[in-house]
Amino acid sequence: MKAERFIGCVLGLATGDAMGAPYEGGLLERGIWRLIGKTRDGCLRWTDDTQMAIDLAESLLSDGHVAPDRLARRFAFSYRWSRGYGPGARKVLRRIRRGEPWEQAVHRGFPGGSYGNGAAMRAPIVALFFAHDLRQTIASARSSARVTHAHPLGIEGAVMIAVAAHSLLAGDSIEQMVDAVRGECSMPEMCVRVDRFSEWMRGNEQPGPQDVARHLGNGTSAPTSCPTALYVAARHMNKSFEEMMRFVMACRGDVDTIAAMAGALWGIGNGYERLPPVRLESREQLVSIATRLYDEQVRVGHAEPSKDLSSRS
Ligand code: RVK
Ligand code: MG
Ligand code: MG
Repeated sequence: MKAERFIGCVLGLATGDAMGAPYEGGLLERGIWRLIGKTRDGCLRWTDDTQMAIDLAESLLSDGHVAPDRLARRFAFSYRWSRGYGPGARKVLRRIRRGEPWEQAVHRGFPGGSYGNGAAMRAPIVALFFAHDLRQTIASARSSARVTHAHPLGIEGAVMIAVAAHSLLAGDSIEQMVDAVRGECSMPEMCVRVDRFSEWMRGNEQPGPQDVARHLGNGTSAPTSCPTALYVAARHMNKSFEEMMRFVMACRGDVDTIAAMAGALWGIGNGYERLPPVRLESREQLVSIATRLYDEQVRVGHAEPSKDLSSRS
């Protein structure tokens, strides 16, 4: 277990999110992001993906486990329209902020609950916090998803991304990672896509971005983005982050979130030093969060204390 991988995961998620954000959505969203996509001092701003990852990390670090009421309130009070939240999440979080219990509010975004990728995009954090325990990673991915995503597909997306992150943190090969994820898939919409890209990998096929988007998806729903992110990360694990970003951009669609999920996984596999040298909003805060998540692994005896990395980042 290495601290570099924890920092790589958190910075990889935020870098994918911030680099992908200008390419997400239609003309209106892109136009708005042109205006608000940089901080006053010229850093790339990240979106709801990174905000929710920060909220989840702070919540786990202060409570020691998923405390749904407090987690829901933290998500709700961090909500800002300018972070580009999904429409379902916006409704749910506004209601929670007004005092509605999350158990009730979570059904207000969509009937049957959301199957958006909003729970999956923050799930790598769960794997960092529970790196010592796969069962706890899975259970906590579920319980952290449920406060905003009641639909089983939204929850399964979070489990898949958390399990992939857990597996890579444990030093598994790409093939072992894919097997671990497949073992936790139960929804046909997920299974069929994981099987599809597993076949590509076994047959050494390298479909272009348009075919990847057509067969796996490039949408904001969990089934049309989580398998895509897993495949993109697996395919680019031994390549540069920049090449992976170009591929995600060429897939189009929900670029920030597919890049955030793939970026987190790439960062676990490669650490943070080969991430592109972009100026990123609140970089020090992100490094501090990653370092504190690592320190938790030291505390539970699963990792060795490391030198102060924040000064080197
Ligand atoms: C804008 C029908 C459903 C559905 C259901 C679809 C940010 C909708 C981030 C919805 C991510 C979308 C993304 C996202 C995170 C979900 N019936 N359609 N039951 N459940 N959908 O709104 O936090 O970008 O098209 O709950 O999961 O960058 O708009 O939000 O890309 O999935 O939003 O689901 O999304 P939401 P989220
Ligand atoms: Mg976003
Ligand atoms: Mg997105």
